[in-house]
Amino acid sequence: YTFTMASFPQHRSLVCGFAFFLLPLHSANGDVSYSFPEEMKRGSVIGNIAKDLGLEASRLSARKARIDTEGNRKRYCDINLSTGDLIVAERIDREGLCGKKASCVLNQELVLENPLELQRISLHVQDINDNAPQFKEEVIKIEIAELSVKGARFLLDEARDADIGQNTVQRRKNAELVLDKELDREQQQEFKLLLTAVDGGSPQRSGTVVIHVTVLDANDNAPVFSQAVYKASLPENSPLDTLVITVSASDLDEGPNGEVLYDFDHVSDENNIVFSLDHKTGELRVIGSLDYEDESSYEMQISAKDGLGLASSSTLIIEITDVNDNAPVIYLQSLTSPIPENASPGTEVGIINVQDRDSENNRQVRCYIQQNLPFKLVPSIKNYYSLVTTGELDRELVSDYNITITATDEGSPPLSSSKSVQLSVADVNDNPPVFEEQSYKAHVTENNKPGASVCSVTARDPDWRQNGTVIYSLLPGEVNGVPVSSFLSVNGDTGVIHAVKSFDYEQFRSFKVHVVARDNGSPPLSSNVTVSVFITDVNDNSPQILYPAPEGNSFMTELVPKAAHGGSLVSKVIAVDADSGQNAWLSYHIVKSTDPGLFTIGLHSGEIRTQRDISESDNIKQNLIVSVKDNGQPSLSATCTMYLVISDNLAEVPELKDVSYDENNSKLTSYLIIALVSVSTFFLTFIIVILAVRFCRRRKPRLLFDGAVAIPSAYLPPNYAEVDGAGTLRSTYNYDAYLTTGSRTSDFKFVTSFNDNTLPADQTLRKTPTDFAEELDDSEGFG
Ligand SMILES: *[C@@H]1O[C@H](CO)[C@@H](O)[C@H](O)[C@H]1NC(C)=O
Ligand SMILES: *[C@@H]1O[C@H](CO)[C@@H](O)[C@H](O)[C@H]1NC(C)=O
Ligand SMILES: *[C@@H]1O[C@H](CO)[C@@H](O)[C@H](O)[C@H]1NC(C)=O
Ligand SMILES: CC(=O)N[C@H]1CO[C@H](CO)[C@@H](O)[C@@H]1O
Repeated sequence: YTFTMASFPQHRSLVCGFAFFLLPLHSANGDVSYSFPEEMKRGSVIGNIAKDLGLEASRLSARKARIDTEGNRKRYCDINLSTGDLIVAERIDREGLCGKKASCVLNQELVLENPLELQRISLHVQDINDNAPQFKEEVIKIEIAELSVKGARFLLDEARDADIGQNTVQRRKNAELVLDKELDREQQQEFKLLLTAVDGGSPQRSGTVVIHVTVLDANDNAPVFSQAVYKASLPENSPLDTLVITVSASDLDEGPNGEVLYDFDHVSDENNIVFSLDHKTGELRVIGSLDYEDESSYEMQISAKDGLGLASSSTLIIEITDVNDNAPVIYLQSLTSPIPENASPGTEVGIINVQDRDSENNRQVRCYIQQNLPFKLVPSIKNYYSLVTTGELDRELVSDYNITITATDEGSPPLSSSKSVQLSVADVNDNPPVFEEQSYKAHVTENNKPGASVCSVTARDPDWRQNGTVIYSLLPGEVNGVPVSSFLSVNGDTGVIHAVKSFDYEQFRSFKVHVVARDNGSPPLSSNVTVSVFITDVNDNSPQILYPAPEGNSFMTELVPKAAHGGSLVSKVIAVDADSGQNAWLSYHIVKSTDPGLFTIGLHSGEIRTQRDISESDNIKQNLIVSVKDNGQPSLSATCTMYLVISDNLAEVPELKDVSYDENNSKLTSYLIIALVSVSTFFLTFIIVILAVRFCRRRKPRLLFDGAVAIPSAYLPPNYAEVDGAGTLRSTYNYDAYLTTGSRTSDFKFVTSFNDNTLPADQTLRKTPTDFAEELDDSEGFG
């Protein structure tokens, strides 16, 4: 029958049951037989053979009883001659004598002499349980494949027991190991069982053996990943060969069955291979460039396969973390350039968009422009900014702006970028032309050539192109009733002013015109400036002698009293010069005289005085040739002849005729002289009266001319006051002469009509322009 193993904890003993057979003691007929267990001690009494044979024990010796064996067999028993007991003589090992025979009989013979008698003795040796069951080997090694089915049997070596019958191993001798439950090598790869064999003897004996069961591997396990999902995170731009993660799958199988190879499940796009998976170690490494902005996470299926192709898979999720590797990018979405300079503050001139491909803080961008510009960035929706003006623009100050927009993200370290925006300011005609000077003065020498340039005016207009193009023109006006355009013309482009005609100082000395500078803008802006033209005198007029009258026109004779003392005023040459200043500053010289020592002439006064007392011996008729010169360069001169008669009255001049005859005179001239002298005398008297009145009124005379002759201003005619005050210029010759003559007590007056240009004797004609300006300011009314 079968014994089964239920469950086998290691070293659990296997117990086998035995039954023990007892052999019945029997005796053969005629012979004496004994049955006894084996292995009795020597000397042990088997039985009393004497008694059993009916012999007298005392006679045994005498009869020489002895035990013999058949043949050469061993003698196992002996007889005690004194007692007649059959005793054990030799060890009796049933197993050694009979082996597995069921009955073990030793035949012995009892030999008696006197008479010879032979008695057969059968010794039935009974088995005792002196042998334990025994296995052939100490360890039974069994290999069982783990995939063996339940109920599989495995024969075990039998246990042997030398004993027989009940004393040997009972029941079935061959034990079988039956697989009661499937084996799993991976759970337990070997078992040690203790098999015990027991015999049926009493006491029982047993033998044991160790059954060493080795479970043989089968590829019954797929590799198993340690995680269902692997997650790793990795900064972008990680260098090549960076270890990302190591996956591992374990396969419980052994050998090739347990060798795991890793791989990606799907072949990825070759262009996009970023990771490599080491087939053996499961190390995932970077082999491509990682860009968060391109791909922020990777998800891959990976598999693990063992040698025989069992596989399992897992998911690998790799999150790429952002690194601030993208600088903000500034896009100029629109720009209004040029922008008119009159754009009001707050005008939007451009729109800027800033983008940063990074994420989170790395994409938070601050945007600004440089200081000190009349612009600012106003954040608008999202990443948009408006560039607006913050103040007035002035193209004439700054015509182009170079605006640098800088964007900085908040990464660490922050990245920034900048962009330059060129913004130009368009012109608006907001500046009128401005003359370089407040007013212009031109000095023109009279008798200029028509068309000669007089001066030039310049006006600047900082505006652009036509808005800054200046065109000059004369403002219509009149000078003494004549349109200014007939005096001057202005070059519209250059501002050079030309004389249209030749000027005559003696006609007018200055005038003003207004020049307009106008730009070409629309509408145009303009400004005007005053140009004062001063005509400077040229010595183009020779002195004109008023008295004595030019020769030929009349014949005049001065009377010189006979009693005249030295220094007496006898006459005066009166001359004028239409020029002014030095050109009109006259000097008088006697170039020829009848008696050179008798008369002198005042250098500047023209007064003719006696140099010594008149004596009787002096010639009655004295002729003086006087030259009048002005002080111009070159100087012009005129001459006249003064006829003097030393006499107390005309009647006493018998040779008056002669005098005149001398000089080609006539009777008519004599009369004229007489008439003139009479008039002169009368006039002198009149002056004296006037003087007397004046002195009575105790008015101090104002000196108009500090030369030789001073004239009280009260004597000036009304038109002088006009010149002095209102300043109206007369268009006629601007001079007058007032004179007295013929009396030594009279004062001679000689002035020019100009209260100004008549110079003190010790001064030169040089005048500064400001002096002229003052004069002009005084004398308005030029139109
Ligand atoms: C504008 O400014 C930037 C930075 O200051 C400079 O590089 C660039 O040359 C400038 N451009 C002009 C036209 O001035
Ligand atoms: C001149 O100014 C006007 C506005 O006053 C403007 O429209 C025009 O474009 C300007 N011309 C130039 C050449 O800048
Ligand atoms: C000349 O300029 C003055 C102020 O500069 C101005 O008042 C006047 O109207 C201008 N005249 C003309 C004709 O433009
Ligand atoms: C030879 C031998 O064993 N003799 C024995 C016989 O029996 C008597 C009595 O039991 C013994 O005394 C002897 O020694």
